[in-house]
Amino acid sequence: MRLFYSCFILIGLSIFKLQGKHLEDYKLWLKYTKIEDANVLSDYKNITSSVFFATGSAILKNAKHELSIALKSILANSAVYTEGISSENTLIIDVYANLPNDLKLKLEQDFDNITEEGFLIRSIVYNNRSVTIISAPKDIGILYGTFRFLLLMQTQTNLKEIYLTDSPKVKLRILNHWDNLDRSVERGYAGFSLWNWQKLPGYIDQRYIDYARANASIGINATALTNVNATALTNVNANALVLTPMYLEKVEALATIFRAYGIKVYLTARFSAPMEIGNLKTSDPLEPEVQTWWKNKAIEIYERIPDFGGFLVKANSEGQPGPQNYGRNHVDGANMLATALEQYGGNVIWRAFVYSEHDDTDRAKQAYDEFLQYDGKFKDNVLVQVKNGPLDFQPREPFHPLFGAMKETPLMMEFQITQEYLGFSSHLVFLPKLYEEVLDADTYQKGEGSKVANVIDGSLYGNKLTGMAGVANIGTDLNWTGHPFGQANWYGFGRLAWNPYLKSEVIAEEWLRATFSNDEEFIEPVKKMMLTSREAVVNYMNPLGLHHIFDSGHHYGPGPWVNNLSRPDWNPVYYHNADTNGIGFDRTPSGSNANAQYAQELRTIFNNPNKISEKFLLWFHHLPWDYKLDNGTLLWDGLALKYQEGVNQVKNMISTWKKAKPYVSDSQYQETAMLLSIQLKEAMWWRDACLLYFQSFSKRPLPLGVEKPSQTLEYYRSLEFPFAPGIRPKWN
Ligand code: GCW
Repeated sequence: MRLFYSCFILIGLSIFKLQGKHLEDYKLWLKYTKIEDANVLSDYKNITSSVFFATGSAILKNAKHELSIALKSILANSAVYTEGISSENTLIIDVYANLPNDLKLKLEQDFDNITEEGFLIRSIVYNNRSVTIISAPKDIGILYGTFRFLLLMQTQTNLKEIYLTDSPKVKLRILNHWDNLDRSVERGYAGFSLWNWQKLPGYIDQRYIDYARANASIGINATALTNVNATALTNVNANALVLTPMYLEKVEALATIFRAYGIKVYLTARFSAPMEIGNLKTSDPLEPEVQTWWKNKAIEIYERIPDFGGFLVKANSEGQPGPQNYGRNHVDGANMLATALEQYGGNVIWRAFVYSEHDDTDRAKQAYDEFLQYDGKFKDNVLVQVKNGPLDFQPREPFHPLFGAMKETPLMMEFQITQEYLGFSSHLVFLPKLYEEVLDADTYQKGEGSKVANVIDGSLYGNKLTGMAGVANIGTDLNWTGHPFGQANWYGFGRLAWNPYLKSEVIAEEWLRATFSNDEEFIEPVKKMMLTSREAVVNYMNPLGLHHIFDSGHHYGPGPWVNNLSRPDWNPVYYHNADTNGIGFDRTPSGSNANAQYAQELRTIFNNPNKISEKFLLWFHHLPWDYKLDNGTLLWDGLALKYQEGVNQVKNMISTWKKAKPYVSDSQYQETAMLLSIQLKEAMWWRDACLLYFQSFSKRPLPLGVEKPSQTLEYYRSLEFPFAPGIRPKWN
């Protein structure tokens, strides 16, 4: 009996221990690990020995709370907080307007370049002693400045002579949740939706607060709570429901929490809502009764949520209702909603992800063809949200041709953080590398140096509204993102939305230090692993510009053979066009001529297979199997070698991670190690399945250095993918 009980206790204890360790993952990059280095510790203790932290608003309260919990943990607390500013203070945190005049004078010039949400962190001599100041024009800047100060500590930056001003370069930094009201998440691979509609508004899950903290720490200032798809399969998933009073009360509860972290709530507006929940006969945007319905809806929302951000809309895309159902266009639809919101300062985010069922031209051309004509016609509070590439979140795509081309419309970037086409939450892929590549691309639309980042931050055409959206990878999993390294993608998105010019390498390093360890022996190799991970996935899934060769429905494993879906442009065969002559999509004038949508300078490069970067080769060209690549290898051989290279890169990631073992906890080590072996197995699956299939056209042997497939093509074709969350059945 005693043995029985002790076993029980032992099991209980080990579960507790295990959970305790996994709880580390829950803390994200806000771990606030105690600093062991004696010198750094003593420096930081000196800086924080006597703190004045202004009080007042809910935002300031949260900022002060964050500092105090963090310092307790990082420095094993030694900070003393004073009620007012005193000559003892070593750290003073307050908005600029409230600082004593002599201090203001010293800092005045720093504020020349700090915008509304920006901040200053500066060490100066004041009252004959060294004092660190965190100040800002507004409370929100104090919150951001506090989080940055804590990041600097977590990354063990020397703060003795810190002099840093920073302001976000992009105004709207928003997460898009594709969360359904039944808590399933479209393309979400980290559990269920965070929003517990059934228990709201009465029950406030600690998760909501931690979600807001994490977002505020990287400067995210808005969130769209619900899925852009309002697929009314079951009533509960009709997004219009979220606009009914019962749900608005729940949204209000979330908005109240988020407001205290500077985060505004947006909702998806189902275009047919006036009919579905308003009992109108039509949702025609030019009908006065429809316009009035939306105006009243706006009044109702703003009474509850005075800082409501606005509506995010997917209209006339993949079966969603929209203005075209009534013979109207995108401008009519967006402007009608914008009129309802404008007096409250709300925005309409109108998505440009459209490709018509009735249009059989190259799908990659359709959004441009449809939207360019509306340039300059949207109201001032409309932003058009464009995916990073012309197709759909592929491992690699050229930038969307609308960037730079729509000169009089604020275009928002839409990145996907959830890894729909990038191995879900099983594969380690550091996405800031992808984001950086897109932001850094030159559109040439206003001459050389017209980068996508210049469009997004508004500097190219002087847009007042600017924005970047990230389709969230967050769910109820204990570690939030399914894969522990998925957290880096959430983190990196936020950092790039704040500053689209940040280098992915800097982001990787910050995240690693805050999340795992500051040990250089750990940082350098693991950072390298993260930075190569994106190229690895491109190589083992879609090398040399191949795209959309995923199996249908799940978008996970390979399915280059699929050719039976109702729309041609849902089928992989449509995209790779492999036959005995060659492979690739011809987007030059001899083909779809999608190239014509880019600036002349780029057209010349893209149209010429010898000039184009090989990473986009088969995106733009259909080429013979014996086409000679830059290094003299034949296309078939080069393609096969790329697939092999991807597999080899994952093998290297595994050896790197083995060496990282001493620097992370056992459970952290195990989690990533298991996921990396899945990734390797699946990288091989991709390589073998694609090469066997393409070989049936090329009729050429695998070149030296490419491992032999372990199964037959028939085997790969017959694989039934197990159900996973986030998958929408019967989808392309
Ligand atoms: O990539 C496709 C996805 C859909 C998604 C759509 C979109 C929300 O497969 O699941 O729907 O894009 O972005 O609207």
